[in-house]
Amino acid sequence: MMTKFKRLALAAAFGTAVATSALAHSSKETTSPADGSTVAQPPEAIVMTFDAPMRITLIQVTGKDGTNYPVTRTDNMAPSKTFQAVPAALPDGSYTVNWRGLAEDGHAMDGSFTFSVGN
Ligand SMILES: [Cu+2]
Repeated sequence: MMTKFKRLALAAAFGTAVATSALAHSSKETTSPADGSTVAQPPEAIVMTFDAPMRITLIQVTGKDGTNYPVTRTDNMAPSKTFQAVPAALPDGSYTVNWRGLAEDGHAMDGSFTFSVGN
């Protein structure tokens, strides 16, 4: 499953500006749990790794029935290549993590990934 990753704000529609901004903001994301994965035990942490510092402004863990599970973060919204937060105890089931962030160049970013807990 591909990780959704898109830029919210449109850069100026000039070729050079687009090329420059494409290099300027973080464009890669890996996660733990990995997107689409099934983990036997509830994750002790939600981790997202970017190729450039990202200020995460929102993270939301949602169960299949729409329940939101609290996430405890200690990053004080500081920009970082590695974001880490501790979710509430997650019962067996499927989860979607939605996040929003600000790249170093000021572009608003967002993405989501999914994982399942249990067998
Ligand atoms: Cu950018």
